[in-house]
Amino acid sequence: MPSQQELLNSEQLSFFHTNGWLITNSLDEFQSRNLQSWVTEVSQWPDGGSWLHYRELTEFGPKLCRTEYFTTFHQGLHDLLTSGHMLSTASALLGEQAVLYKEKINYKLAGGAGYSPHQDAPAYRFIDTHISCMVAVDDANVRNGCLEVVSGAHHEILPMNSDGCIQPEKVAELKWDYVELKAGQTLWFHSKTPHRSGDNLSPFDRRALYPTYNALSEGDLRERYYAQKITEFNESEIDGTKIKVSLINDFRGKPVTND
Ligand SMILES: O=C(O)CCC(=O)C(=O)O
Repeated sequence: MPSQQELLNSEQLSFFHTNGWLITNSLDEFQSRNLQSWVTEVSQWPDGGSWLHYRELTEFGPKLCRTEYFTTFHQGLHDLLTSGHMLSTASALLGEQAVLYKEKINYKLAGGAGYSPHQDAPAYRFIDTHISCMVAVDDANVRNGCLEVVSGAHHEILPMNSDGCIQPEKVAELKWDYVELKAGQTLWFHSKTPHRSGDNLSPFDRRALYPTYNALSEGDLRERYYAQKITEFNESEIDGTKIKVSLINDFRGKPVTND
């Protein structure tokens, strides 16, 4: 395994610290194909397990929009996200040993909804600094709802609306850049990096894997994060117009109703 120093050069580290994001080529073609089949496997797991599936209503009917808490039940994804290249890159960006804080797959299947402008930090409990990344399972482009980021705005929490998303006046002041990725590429970003994404307007799925890491010196908090999330979900009021997948209301997907 390459050391943290070999993994990212000083230009890459400096780019990340200046801009709050960085693209790496984390998976080769073989690993990328493995990832596609693992994500398909997880998407086929039934409801009712300890993993968390979420569904949205699209114009093509109900569709899976997110699964989280799956590394406990999938060896390949567990190893990919908790060792080797991914963990070393997260450690290099944090400047110390990283540990997995949480993990999700956002499926954004054809017709799936996008995410309002937000920073992740307000949704992440216990500590302030996390590094996340989007590993492109499928190619991500403007038409299928790739991420858009703001550079150099990861040093403070921006003014928020009642959904925990960035206030519209602030959103209009920021410069948003699309980040298109090929399958197997990874966009690393700080938990205060403003980001958003469009709906998937293409006929193809845009699946992405999002692990989040924190410094191990702050604790191994994954089980606590999910226990807290489930508690907060159970205590939150049901809003029939939105589907809640996060501790902020950033997802624009419509809920699936039973009638
Ligand atoms: O997958 C996307 O399109 C955006 C996801 C996102 O911003 C999030 O899950 O916080």
